[in-house]
Amino acid sequence: MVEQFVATWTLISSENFDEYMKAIGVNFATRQMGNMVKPNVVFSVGDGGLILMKTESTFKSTEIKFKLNEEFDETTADGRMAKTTMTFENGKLVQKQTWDGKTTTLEREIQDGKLIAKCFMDDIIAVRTYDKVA
Ligand code: ACD
Repeated sequence: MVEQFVATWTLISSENFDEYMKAIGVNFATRQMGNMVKPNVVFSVGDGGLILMKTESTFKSTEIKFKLNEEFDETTADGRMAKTTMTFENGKLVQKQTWDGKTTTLEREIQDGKLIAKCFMDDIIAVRTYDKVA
């Protein structure tokens, strides 16, 4: 269930994120920020099953509101204007973004009380681990 994500999470480790950002076309200056920031991710669920995901950092914060399986417009932290669909499959919250004829997928799941975010682009995978904030 999506409810298991409802919490505030903070980044504790990140592997291969620079390669992932390169693969999706993020410029050098923005990658520097992306590599440095330790964002908090906050999930909440509102009326009618609308899910809110905020990504908060000292440089930039973003917020998306969505219903599962319904495409919406997303402007990403690095400035892509994507068509995004969120689904929930096998315990994973899957975010599929398409822009400029490209597609990337972000999969999030809870493992041992941590939120694991895997970012896929072509053959590149980044893995980012978040701890629950008490
Ligand atoms: C996660 C990974 C999801 C982030 C995926 C793509 C964003 C790409 C680049 C962000 C780079 C710079 C923006 C700077 C700060 C914004 C906050 C950081 C967001 C990762 O959920 O961990």
